Amino acid sequence: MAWVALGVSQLVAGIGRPQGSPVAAVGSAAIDNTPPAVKNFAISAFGSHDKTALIIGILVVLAVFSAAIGIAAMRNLRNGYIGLAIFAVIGLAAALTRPNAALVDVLPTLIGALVGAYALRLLVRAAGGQARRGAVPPGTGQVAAPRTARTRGATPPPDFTVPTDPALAGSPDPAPPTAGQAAEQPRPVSRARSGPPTTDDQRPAPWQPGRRSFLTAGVVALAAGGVGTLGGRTLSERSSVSTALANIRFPKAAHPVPPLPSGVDLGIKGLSSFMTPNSSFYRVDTALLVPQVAPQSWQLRIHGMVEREITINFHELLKRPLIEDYITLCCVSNPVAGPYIGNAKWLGASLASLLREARPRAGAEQLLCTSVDGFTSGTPLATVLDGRDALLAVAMNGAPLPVAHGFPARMVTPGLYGYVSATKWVTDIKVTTFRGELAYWAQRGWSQQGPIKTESRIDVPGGPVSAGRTQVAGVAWAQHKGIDAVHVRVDHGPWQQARLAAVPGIDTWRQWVWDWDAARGTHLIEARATDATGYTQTPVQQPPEPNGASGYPSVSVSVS
Ligand SMILES: Nc1nc2c(c(=O)[nH]1)N[C@H]1C(S)=C(S)[C@@H](COP(=O)(O)O)O[C@H]1N2
Ligand SMILES: [Mo]
Repeated sequence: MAWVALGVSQLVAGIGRPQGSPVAAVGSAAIDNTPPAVKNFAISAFGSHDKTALIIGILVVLAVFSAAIGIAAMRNLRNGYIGLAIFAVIGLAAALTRPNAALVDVLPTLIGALVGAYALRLLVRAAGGQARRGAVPPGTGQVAAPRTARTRGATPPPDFTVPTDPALAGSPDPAPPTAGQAAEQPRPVSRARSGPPTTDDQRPAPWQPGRRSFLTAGVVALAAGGVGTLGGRTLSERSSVSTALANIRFPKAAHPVPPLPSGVDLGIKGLSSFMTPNSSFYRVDTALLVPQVAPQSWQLRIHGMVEREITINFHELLKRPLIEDYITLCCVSNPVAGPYIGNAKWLGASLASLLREARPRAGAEQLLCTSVDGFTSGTPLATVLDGRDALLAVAMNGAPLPVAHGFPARMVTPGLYGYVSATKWVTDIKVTTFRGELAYWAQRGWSQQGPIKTESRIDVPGGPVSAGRTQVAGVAWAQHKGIDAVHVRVDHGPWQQARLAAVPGIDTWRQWVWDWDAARGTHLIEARATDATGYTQTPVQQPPEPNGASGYPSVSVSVS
């Protein structure tokens, strides 16, 4: 029943607006309202799969609750309807409170719930529950028929092994209720009543047709739910956006970057490549459903503490002089030596020049940048205006921005963690003060200022090595400052200077390598980077919250 309801609502959502899907809406609401500690745990435990884990979690909870609804419905169909209504209200509340909610977002849940109610009725009937035909005296209103579950229970089939709960039979993941829930729930009626074969042989076995039609109805429900879910998903993914992506042509950059100098890649096996391909670029965002924004409908509004409000569309954005730059993006949630960092060649319009046209007023400090899905970042205005390549980016590594990375336009600001500077699907920039507004993560306890900390990572060796000469290599970063040196030490011995690879500028990470004469045994290798301001990364270990992890990266290597 729940499966049918879900399937139908996913289908309706797929036809119209995917964000109206109750699963997506509940999921998105869950993401926004999850305590930061839990969210950080999810990011570190599941990494990029955190959203899959969330969806599975929602479906499991749904399965357990729908099992309960099914049991309730077997006793009294009205209880089943009430349970379903509670579901629908949760789905509706979530769908309508999303930042980009529209009234049509109620449709998937409403239609899903109505069809679910119908399916529930059919299944309960077929299973021989309260509304079962035959158990109800003709002429009696089915819903009003009292205590028919008991009537039905009088003749249990000796081999009645079909799940007594229709919802359980038809739910996507028939997870057993937890011990606590099982204890609270009344035992399924038919099971409670089943026992040794009864002596009541006179009666025609009423369970036979009931069982068969229950099974049939169950299978039909399962199929309908499945088709709905799959169909809905396919429809959601089909979009004008993919066509737009395929057809987009960018003008030549007014400020192209020179080709990469030779030697940015040291060519060491296991070392992160200098350029990160789009396909393996880390992705971090709060969007359960990747926003699908057609370029024709995209626009960016700049307002707030400005002399002149500006609204610009995609065509106008592309007509501005485009800048190309290599910039290494990094997430504040990246633990020491973590994977949430990547380097790409970006193409975009200068955010600073656009802001200057808007003429920020005296006292303006913060750009509250909002994405179409309501996420916000708070970027320091002074940083954007200080001459670095803060971009409204439209392309990544020579291709249009992948949808997951912000198509059609996102911000990229060298030197600042993504959560304060890299809003994807950006559509609104409000010029304000830091006191005046808290952006998404600042509301959740993270720092308003997010300069990237000077850090390094050891990529190689990634496992045991043989004694003798071996390479220790990695990357180091201090965006918009530049890396001047990397040192390595073994077993807390003296620091040894590593050799640095070439870089095209100061906004990217930098590869490094150190030749080690490895002796047998197990050794601790640590690294530390020094940036061009003369600052050497701190050994003080800090977690990512509230403004970025710190500490030396280390690996333990066994040498044989
Ligand atoms: N709309 C939107 N933009 C966002 C985020 C988000 O949750 N929603 N997350 C930010 C964070 S925390 C980071 S680290 C970068 C990651 O960009 P990427 O996914 O392209 O690597 O996007 C930023 N932009
Ligand atoms: Mo991030």
